[in-house]
Amino acid sequence: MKKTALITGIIGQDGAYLAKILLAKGYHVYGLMRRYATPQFNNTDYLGITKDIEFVFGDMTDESSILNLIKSLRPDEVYNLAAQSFVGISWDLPKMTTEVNSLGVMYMLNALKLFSPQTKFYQASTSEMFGNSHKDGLQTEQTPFHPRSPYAISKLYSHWLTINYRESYNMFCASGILFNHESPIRGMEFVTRKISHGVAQIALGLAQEIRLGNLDSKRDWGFAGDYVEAMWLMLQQEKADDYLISTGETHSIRDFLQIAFAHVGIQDWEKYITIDPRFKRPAEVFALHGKSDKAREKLGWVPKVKFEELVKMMVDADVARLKHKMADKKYSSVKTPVVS
Ligand code: NAP
Ligand code: G4F
Repeated sequence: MKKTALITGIIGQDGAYLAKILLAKGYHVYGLMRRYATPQFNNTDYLGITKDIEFVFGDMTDESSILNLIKSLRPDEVYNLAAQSFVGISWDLPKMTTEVNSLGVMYMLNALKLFSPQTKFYQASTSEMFGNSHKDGLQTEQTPFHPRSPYAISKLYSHWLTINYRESYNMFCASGILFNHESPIRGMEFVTRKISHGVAQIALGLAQEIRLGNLDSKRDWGFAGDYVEAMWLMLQQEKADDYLISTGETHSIRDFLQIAFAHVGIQDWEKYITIDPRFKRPAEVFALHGKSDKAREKLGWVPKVKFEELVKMMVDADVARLKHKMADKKYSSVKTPVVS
């Protein structure tokens, strides 16, 4: 019998990469998505897997939809990736962010407790929960949390609730504290994709500038394709636990810009950047740098894609996509959204 997995957030970045590896491992994959008048499957199409997923409709904010899905599917594994995942907009949408990221997880855990307590559950926790907290510049599973945005606060609730269900009901509830991970299908509003897309536009003569906020932030950026493997490994262990997932390298946004521009032959990148205060945040997380020794030792997980390779991969993918659209005469420039 095929193992079954339900992935929430299936049409997001991680949902698509995770579905790809689970399908390759022989799973039957259910993908929870919201109802749209015009559904878009760009990410699963990009990875060539749309036809292999069984899509199911639901919404993390609608408890009855979660209860009914769990009652009818009773999957072997649930990967809860659905979220309002953009930190910048969480100051403008704090209620919605909390409803999806906190209450949605409570609905899911409760549904599992009632109808499928044997299901193994993965919660997508985040390095944002640390805020600016660190020891000697590094974050580990022991670093105290100090969330700095409505997003991070909403995720801290669901992180602790996941632990609480494990401790209260002896359910298999694991949580991955993942540091930033990117890919060619990263959402356009995140800084890495904004840069790779902007650089591709500039290289092809379609734009003259990229408008950004704080260039001095540092992130421990990895490749999403590597990180979803860690999610799966967490659910294959005998006991549920929490694991920090990172590359162990940290870079500034300036480093990302320099490599991305150099890759298309531009050295004097500063002249293409406009600092726009609208993209600065009310409270910033200045530097994230994770120590993932526990995951490396217990899960045998190691990230494969290095930072420079990741930047080049993203720029190449955006250049290729834009060239394709231009050849098809379907190009229309994407205006920078006015959110931080
Ligand atoms: P993403 O691309 O933004 O995907 C999030 C998904 O959640 C989207 O498919 C979205 O669908 C879905 N979603 C939002 N609200 C929903 C609702 N009410 N009901 C059902 N689905 C809903 O995010 P990602 O980068 O793949 O991240 C996956 C998860 O990992 C998120 O929980 C994120 O917070 C967490 N995380 C990400 C990173 C990272 O660096 N990528 C690091 C740490 C943790 P719609 O298209 O319908 O909005
Ligand atoms: O790319 P970002 O928006 O990612 P952020 O805030 O680190 O959050 C991402 O990673 C988290 C894990 O640590 C996830 F939980 C979360 O869901 C998401 O995937 O911003 C990165 C940095 C920030 O310091 C931001 O202030 O880039 C800075 N930045 C500077 N200019 C910008 C911009 N960020 C965005 N999005 N847009 C800018 O123009």
